[in-house]
Amino acid sequence: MSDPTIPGAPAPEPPSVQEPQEPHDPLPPKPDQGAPELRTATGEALEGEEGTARGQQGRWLTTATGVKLRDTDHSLKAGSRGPTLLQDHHLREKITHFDHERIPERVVHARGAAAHGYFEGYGTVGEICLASVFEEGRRTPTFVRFSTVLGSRGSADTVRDTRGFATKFYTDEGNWDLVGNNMPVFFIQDGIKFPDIIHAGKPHPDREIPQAQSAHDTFWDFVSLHTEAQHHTIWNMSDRGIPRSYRMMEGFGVHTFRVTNAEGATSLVKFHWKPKLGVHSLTWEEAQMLGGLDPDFHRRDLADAIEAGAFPEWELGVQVFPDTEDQTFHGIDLLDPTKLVPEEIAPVQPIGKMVLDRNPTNYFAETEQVAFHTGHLVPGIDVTDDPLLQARNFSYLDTQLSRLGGPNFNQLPINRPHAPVNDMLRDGMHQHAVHPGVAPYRPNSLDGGCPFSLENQGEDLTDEQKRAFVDAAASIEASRKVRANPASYDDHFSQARLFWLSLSPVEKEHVVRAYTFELGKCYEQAIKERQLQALANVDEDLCAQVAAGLGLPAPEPTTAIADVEPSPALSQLGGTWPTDGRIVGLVVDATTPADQVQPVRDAIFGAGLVPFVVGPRGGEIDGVPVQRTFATGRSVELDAVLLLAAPVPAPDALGARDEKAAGEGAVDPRVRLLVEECFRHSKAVGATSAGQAVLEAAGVDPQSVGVVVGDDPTSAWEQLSGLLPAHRAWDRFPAALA
Ligand code: HDE
Repeated sequence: MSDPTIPGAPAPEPPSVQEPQEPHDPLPPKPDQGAPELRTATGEALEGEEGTARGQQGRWLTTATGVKLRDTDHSLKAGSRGPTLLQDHHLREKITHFDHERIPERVVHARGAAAHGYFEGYGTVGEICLASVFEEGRRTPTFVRFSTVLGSRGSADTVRDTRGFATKFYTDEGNWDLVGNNMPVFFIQDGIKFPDIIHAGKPHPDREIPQAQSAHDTFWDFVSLHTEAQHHTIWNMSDRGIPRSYRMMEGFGVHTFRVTNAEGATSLVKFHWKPKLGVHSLTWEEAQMLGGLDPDFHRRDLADAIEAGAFPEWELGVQVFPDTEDQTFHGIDLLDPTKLVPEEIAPVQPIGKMVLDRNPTNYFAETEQVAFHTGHLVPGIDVTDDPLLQARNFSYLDTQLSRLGGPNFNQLPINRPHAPVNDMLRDGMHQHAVHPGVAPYRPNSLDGGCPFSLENQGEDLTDEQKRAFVDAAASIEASRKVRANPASYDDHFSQARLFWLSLSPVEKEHVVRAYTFELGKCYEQAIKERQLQALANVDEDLCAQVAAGLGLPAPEPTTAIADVEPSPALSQLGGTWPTDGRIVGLVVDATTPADQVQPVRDAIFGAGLVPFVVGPRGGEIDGVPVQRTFATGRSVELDAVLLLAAPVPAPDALGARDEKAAGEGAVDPRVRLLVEECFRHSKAVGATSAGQAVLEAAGVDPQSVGVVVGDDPTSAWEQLSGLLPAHRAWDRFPAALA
C-alpha cells in the first residue's frame, strides 16, 4: 500500500475554511470509490471512464432539465416579505422532488452496507458445474450487500441478529445472485411461515419497540412454540450473532442448490464463503456500547478497510453431494434448511475467491437500489425443492415491485447485467431502454422472427445452445397435493445440540449469557419456561445455567437427547488469522515527541493495520496528527491499545464536562477507562516504560494474559502485534463450563 492514510476523510480534496467562490469542475470521486460499470439499460458496454460516478457534470447549478440557475436560495415572492408565488417552478421542482426522495425500506434486511469487488474462479468445479463464472482465472465483477435482518434502515449495526451476505455476480452469462446469510441454517422449513417469524422478531405492533432486537416476548413466544427455529436461534445466541466486522463473517447459501455439468449430469451443493480474516465477534458489552457510541460501526469498518487498502477477501467453496433420489446425505435431509452438513463429513472445496476493493460512490443509487433475487440464476446453477427456497423465488421479485416502484428495476445502473439483454418485456414505469422493432412477441415475422430462443435441438447442441439456461430435469416422485412436511423435518433439537457441543468453553459461556439476557428481557414467565423446556431438549448443562440465571427451575427433557458428534469446524476459536485493517490505539500525552510515535505508526501501517493516535487534544502533537482525543475516543473502536505515555489529566478532564473524566488520580481517568475496557474485553494491551503507569492506575497486572510491556515503542509493538492474530487474549478469563 503506497502512502497509507487514516481512512474516513469525507472529501477527495481538503476543503477551504472560506466558502469557495470560484466555480470549478466537480471534484473527482475518492480513490476508494467505484460505481456500477457503464452499461446501457439492456446490458451493452458503453465507452467512458469505468467505475466512476456520473451523477453530476459541469460547474453550474441547473434545474432537473439542465437550465442554468442564478439563485436557489430565495423563493419567488410578491415582494421581499410577500407570499410565495405558485408560479415558482424552481421551488416546486426542488420541494416536490425532495418530498419523494424516500422509497420503502426493505421489509427485512433494511439496514445494510455494500461494496464492489470481483470474483475469480479457480477452475476446480468444472466437473460438476458448467457456469462460466467458475472458470479458472475468469474475473467477474461483483457487488455485495451485508445487512442485519430485523432493524430499520437507521438502526444500529452491532445488534444481536443474523447478518445478510448477498452477492451479485455480473457474469458474462447474466446476473447470478447468491443471497445468503452468515449462518448456515434458517428459522423455518417452509417459506409460508416467513411472515410469522418476521412479525414475531420485529418490534411489537403496539408500541413499536424494541428496535432491531430479538430480546422481547414476541420473538421468544414464536421460537419456543415453533421448535424448528431452535437451531437457528442458538446460532443467533452464539457469538455469530454479534460479528466483529462484515469482513470477518462466513457466508452460507443455506439451501441446497442443484448444479449441472456440460454433459447434463447434476449434483447437489451447498455454498460457503470463508473469510480470509477468520470468523470473529464482538463481546456483548462491546456490541451494546457500540450501539450507542458508533451505531454505524460495521458500515464504517467496511468502508474504512477498503479505503485503507485492506481489501476484504473470501474464498467461495462448495460441499458436494450426489443428486440421489432421496436428496439426503448421511441421513441429513438436504431439503431441510434447518439442518447443516458438518464439514467433517462433507469438506468445503474451494472454487474461487472474492475481493472487495471499491466503496460505493452513492449509497442510495447503489446499496439501496440493488435488487437481489434467488431466481437470478445462470446456466449450470439451479434451485432445489427446498420449500423455503421455493417461496423465496416468488418473494424477491415481488418485493422489488413495491420497493423500487415498478417492473424495470433491473435497468437501474447497479442492477444492469453485463451480458446483453434481449427480452420481450416492454414499457412499464421508468422504462430506460428504447426498444426498436414492432414485434415483442413470438412467433413473429415482422422483426424477422427475433429474438430467437435457443431451443433444444436434441443431441446435437450448438455451443450457444449448450450455454443457455435449462431447468435441471429433476424427477419428482408420484405425489398428491398436500400441506404437510416430510417426517424427516420433525427433528428440531439434534443439530442445535451438535452446534452447542462443538463450541469451546468460552463460546459456550457466551451462549449461556445471551439466552439469559434475552429471556431475562421477556415479561412473560410462561415464555421463559417454554424456552427452558426447548433448551432442556438441547442440553442439560445449557438449560441448567440459563435457568439459574433466570431464577427458574430447569425442566427435564421431553424428548430423547440426541447422541451427536461435535463438528470442530463450527467453533470460531483456536487459530490465528491475518490482521489487515485492525485498529491499534496509540495513547500519547501532550509532550510525546514525534520520534516516539512515528516509527511505530509506520510499522503498524506497514503491517496493514491502522494506527489511531489518541491524545489529550485534537490537532497535531509534535507534528503527528491526532485521530481521537480522550473525549472523542472509546476503547470499543480499537482492537488493541499501546500506551506510549501515562497522560496526566487533560485540561478538559472535568466531570462536569465529560462524565468519563470524573475522578482523581495521576492519569487522565478516560485513559484509565480505555485500558480497563480493553482489558475487560480481552484485547491485547501493551505499554512502553513511559506508559506503564497507566496499567497500574487501571489495576492491570502487567503479567496478565495478553498484556505486554516493552522498553521502547517498537519493541512493545513487536510483542503486541504477536497477540493480534488470535483476535483476543481468550485465556484472560477462564470459562467455568467445560
Ligand atoms: Fe430473504 N428476503 N427471505 N432470506 N433475504 C429479502 O428481499 C424472504 C431468507 C436475505 O441485501 C427481501 O429485496 C422470504 C433466507 C438477504 O438486498 C424479501 C424468505 C436467507 C436479504 C425476502 C426469506 C435470506 C434478504 C427483502 C423465506 C438466507 C437482503 C428485501 C422463504 C439464505 C438482500 C428484498 C439485500 C431480503 C424474502 C428467507 C437472505 C422480502 C420470503 C433463508 C441477505 O424478498
